[in-house]
Amino acid sequence: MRGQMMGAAELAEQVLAGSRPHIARAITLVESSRSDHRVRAREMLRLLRPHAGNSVRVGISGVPGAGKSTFIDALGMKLIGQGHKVAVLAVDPSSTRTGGSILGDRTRMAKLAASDSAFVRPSPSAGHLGGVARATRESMIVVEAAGFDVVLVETVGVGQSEVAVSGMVDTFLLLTLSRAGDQLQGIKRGILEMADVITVNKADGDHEGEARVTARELRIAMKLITSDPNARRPPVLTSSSYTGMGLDEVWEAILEHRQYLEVGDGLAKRRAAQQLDWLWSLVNGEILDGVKRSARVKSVVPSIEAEITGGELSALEGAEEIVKAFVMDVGALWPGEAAVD
Ligand SMILES: Nc1nc2c(ncn2[C@@H]2O[C@H](COP(=O)(O)OP(=O)(O)OP(=O)(O)O)[C@@H](O)[C@H]2O)c(=O)[nH]1
Ligand SMILES: [Mg+2]
Repeated sequence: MRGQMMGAAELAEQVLAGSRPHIARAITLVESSRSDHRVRAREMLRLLRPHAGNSVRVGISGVPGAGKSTFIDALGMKLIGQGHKVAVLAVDPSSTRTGGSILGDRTRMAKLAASDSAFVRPSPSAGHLGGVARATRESMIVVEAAGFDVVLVETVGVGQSEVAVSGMVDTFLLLTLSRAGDQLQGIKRGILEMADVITVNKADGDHEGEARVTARELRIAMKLITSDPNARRPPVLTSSSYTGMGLDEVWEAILEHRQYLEVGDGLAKRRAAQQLDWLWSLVNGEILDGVKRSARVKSVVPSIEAEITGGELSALEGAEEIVKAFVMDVGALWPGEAAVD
């Protein structure tokens, strides 16, 4: 494709000008793991980064069917009405998403998807969480540089992807339901601990009262979870995307949390700490990837594994052998890198 050959500088320029087809193309580029694409993506991101970082970054989590996409559609349209530009990204490495469910997301976010002030991008379908998280972080830089001042990241409530998303947003919003079977036990404690704002969603019709009761119970539960009496306790609200009830309050709570962060440089500190976590997760990923690609490692692994299961070699000795094989292969795994940087 000719378009694919567009240089990093030209692509960055078009993104900065807010061209939608180029934003889409830039995101496709950062989603690719092909090494020549990575080189171009890095160059483009270097040009975009000085223009990024100015959005309100919100992660939105909740069990499948909690109403995340519908909520994003309703909240997003409200924000657009106030003059914001809203980008929606997603982290869902569990699903090998087909065209069908991407379409599903788009129909759940039908109003946003049709708006010129919004940009909706489904989760990259590519497998492992590390790759999806990287693509989403880099997509965030793209949309911020393109002028979107609110970035909403939807993630499915299964644990690891929440950790990844909380590592890239300023505020983590948890949507929960009032009728979730065994109620509070159904929500993983770790996810509650990550939440900065909680809302009991689908609080409409017959379920509005129930939702308020659940919110009250959750407030008590949060007191127990946050043992430090001086620590900030996440507010627990109720909301409905159908009636619009509570949407303003949830957004206010998100902005309040942001203000809370901005006191004493908290936002800058949070983002800096996220960058450091990210640095080491990239280093880990890159090295592990190298270990898996290494021909020398591949050639020694079967015998090492056999010796360990046979009791002739300890895991410690085996690990040393693998690392040795890997180190000998480093020059072949990253050819010419030393000369470039
Ligand atoms: N009563 C009620 N139903 C809602 C509300 N929001 C969403 N729903 C319904 O709940 C179902 C799931 O909504 P989605 O927005 O797709 O939920 P989701 O959390 O994004 O789901 P996944 O992406 O599959 O995890 C749909 O049938 C919606 O119509 C709400 O505020 N009230
Ligand atoms: Mg959804």
